[in-house]
Amino acid sequence: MRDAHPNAIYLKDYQQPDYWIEHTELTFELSDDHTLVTARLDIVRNSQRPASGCLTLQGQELELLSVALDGNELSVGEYQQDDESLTLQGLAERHQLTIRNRIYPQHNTALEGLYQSGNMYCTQCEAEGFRRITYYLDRPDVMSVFTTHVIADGERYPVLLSNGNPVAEQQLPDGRKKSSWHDPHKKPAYLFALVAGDLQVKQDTFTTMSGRQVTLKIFVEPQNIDKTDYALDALKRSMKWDEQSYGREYDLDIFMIVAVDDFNMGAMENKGLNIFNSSCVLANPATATDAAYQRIEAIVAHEYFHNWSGNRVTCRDWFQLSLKEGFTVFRDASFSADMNSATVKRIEDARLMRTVQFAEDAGPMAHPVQPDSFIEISNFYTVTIYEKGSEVVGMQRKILGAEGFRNGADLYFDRHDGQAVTIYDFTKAMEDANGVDLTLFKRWYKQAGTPQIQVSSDYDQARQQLQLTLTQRCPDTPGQSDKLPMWIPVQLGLLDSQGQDMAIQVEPASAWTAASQVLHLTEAEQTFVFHGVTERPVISFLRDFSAPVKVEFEQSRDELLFLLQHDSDGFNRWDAGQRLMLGWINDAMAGQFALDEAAVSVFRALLRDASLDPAMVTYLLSLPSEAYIAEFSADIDPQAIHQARQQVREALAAALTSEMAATYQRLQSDQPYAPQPQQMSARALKNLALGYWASQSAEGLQQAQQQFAAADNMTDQMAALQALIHSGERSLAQHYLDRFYQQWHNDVLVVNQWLSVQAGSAELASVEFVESLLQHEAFDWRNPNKVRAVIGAFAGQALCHFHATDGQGYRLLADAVIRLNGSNPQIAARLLGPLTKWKRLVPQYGGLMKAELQRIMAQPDLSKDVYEVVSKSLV
Ligand code: 0A1
Ligand code: ZN
Repeated sequence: MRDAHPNAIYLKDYQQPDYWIEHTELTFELSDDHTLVTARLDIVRNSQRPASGCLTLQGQELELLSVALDGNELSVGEYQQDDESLTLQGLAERHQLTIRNRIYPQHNTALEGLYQSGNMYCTQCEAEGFRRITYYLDRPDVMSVFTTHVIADGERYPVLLSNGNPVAEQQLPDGRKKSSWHDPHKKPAYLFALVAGDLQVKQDTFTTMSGRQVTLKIFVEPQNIDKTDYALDALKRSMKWDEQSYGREYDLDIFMIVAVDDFNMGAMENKGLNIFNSSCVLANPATATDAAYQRIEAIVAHEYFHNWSGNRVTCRDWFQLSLKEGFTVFRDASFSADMNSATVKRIEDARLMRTVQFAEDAGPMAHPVQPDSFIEISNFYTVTIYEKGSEVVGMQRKILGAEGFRNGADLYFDRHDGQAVTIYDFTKAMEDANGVDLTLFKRWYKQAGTPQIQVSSDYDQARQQLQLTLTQRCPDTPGQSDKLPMWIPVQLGLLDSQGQDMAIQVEPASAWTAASQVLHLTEAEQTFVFHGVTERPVISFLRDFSAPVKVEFEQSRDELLFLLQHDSDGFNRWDAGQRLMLGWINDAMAGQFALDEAAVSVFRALLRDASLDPAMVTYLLSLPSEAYIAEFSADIDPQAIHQARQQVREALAAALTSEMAATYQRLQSDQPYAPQPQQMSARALKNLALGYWASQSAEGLQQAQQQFAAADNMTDQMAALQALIHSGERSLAQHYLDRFYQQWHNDVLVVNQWLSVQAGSAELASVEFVESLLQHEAFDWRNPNKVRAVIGAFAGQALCHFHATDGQGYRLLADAVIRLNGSNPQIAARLLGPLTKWKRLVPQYGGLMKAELQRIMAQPDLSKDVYEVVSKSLV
């Protein structure tokens, strides 16, 4: 709990610590009512710092039992202790410090430090959870070699794990079991992990490129052992991919993954012992959707890739969080693009950026990829640090080219192996490996906000010249105004009247990279002249979403339709379609929407075009989400957006019903289910078609019911259920929801999906209905997945109910935040996101949202997490 006003921490105040910890030996004795921790720390003075002789260790909610220096127990007066630290003075060059303390994992509801999930013990130490285990220099620049002993009842906790390699296992005379682990790689405390439980294991091996055998193990609770195959396969593919794409090999004898049900985030890259939210690792065809499989593949890869981008080379301080997260997201995105469709992956990433990240940039929590300050670091595990951070890495690759980027990455890993470094060490490696100056580019790390590019073009037929004038500006964000121009790589193409790409010659030639077809915009305004342009081209701007920016470019609906049909860049084909549909939705909001036949026939042709990747067609035919539409609106009116989108969806569905039915029939398959890219792609389109079809005809509705009953996999069953919900046939939907629950009530992960489709649905999720879900036997406030499935889905997806005009949706969310503030502050603060955007909504809604924020602010004992988000939102 906080002081009156918790203080911010600033990047500019960074200093190295006065002592290092060379070796850390930990002993855990787990018992039912408490855990005893003994920490033996070999500390040595940091020669770079003045000799203060003073060491302050962080610690929270610890019961200190004893402190000994070089084997001599200190008396209470020989150290200072408060709620958050333990200080020793008058220290010499080297000491061995032994600390004993008690902790209470069974009462740990915050899920930071050591806690219980079901019948097992596990840890979560990033970012600052280790200090809830023992007193320590809990900061990422203190890297230590860890040895860990775990002692517990051998019957109930036969599996005892920690980082590194297993070194000894012993049966103690008192019936307890002791397992010892040693991790030879220096690491910061945030990468420490411990697991104890009665777990089953699925095992395999991987031979690295240098021929070493690595044992791979996935540990799960017994009922989940049939859900481990896919993650294990994804892990092997990730290991291979990192060798091939980055030349990086795994470095221990064993790599372990453990699945736990209670987890605040997706997963954690603890050295050699990744701990996963069970929803991000467990899958079998009957219970997991294709989307879940793809998420698992991406997250397994992400955590594995951290072994180099994060663990071997780590962050100097938490302001550098994007050093590991942005780069690792970039790596997992490239991996997913290679495993599946690169275009589809790019579309998905751009959708996330344009909805969630652009919204964050435009809200009160906007921060640069390298923030200058924070109150609670847990609040900075954001789409800006992760996804925008990844985009910033991706732009460097666009600028340097594939080979130059790889050389930069090699230099970065080799130069900084075993170190804790900064974002600028990364860009410096890119500069040094390529002989380029990225000074200007680095503004992407320091300036928050989404740059906006304005495009105007002028074609001169007589001179066969096209002039393109680009201006950029970046809106003010909290604490930052008057921003400087950024270096924006604009990938671009010019289409001739046949839809073919024209050859490009640009002036100034220095602003053009031919190989990657990139124009370099570096000033506030620049004009580029294209020569030899024999006819008026259709401009395909910002191909492949080459920079995370907003574009204002007037193109006619005919031009958009043309791009939708012909652009060689798949991303821009999709984007043209989205812009077209956004135009329709805006027409509908203005009360003047009519679907034009020309557009309908283009969409019809896309549906029929069997040469296209069905997943791509699925995206081409999906309307922008309400959140996406909101991001392109000046004053957000959520009810108007909802109605306009519904009207357009209805019109499109009506116009395409028979094609949708035909597409559905064409994609029916009797192949046995496999979570394999081609099949997934076909199922995506088949199920999109079912959704449209079932919304229009009794026959389609019939088909949805049949698919629900006959499905041998969750993708088809869930899609059928969703089609039934979206059809608006409420009692029919309820009937199938009940059947679904009966069928799956014993499977926690499936029940969570069941909660989430209901809480996120425009058709069902009135405030009253969501309140009834909160009372359901399947709901549990202590489990973050369930809170996300109900409250998160409601506030993030059922926007027409969350924004109920009487403010009851906001009240429901605020009540949840207040309730969770004490038990799980991280989750409480994360849920707040939707309320923080209040200034962007029309006042009718914004005022009610603000009032709920004020109500939260007035609560006693706000956690740092919630205090930071609410106080910044009310400024
Ligand atoms: N480093 C992890 C994310 C993570 C962060 C914090 C956590 O607990 C508060 C847990 C996980 C990743 O990027 O996957
Ligand atoms: Zn990560």
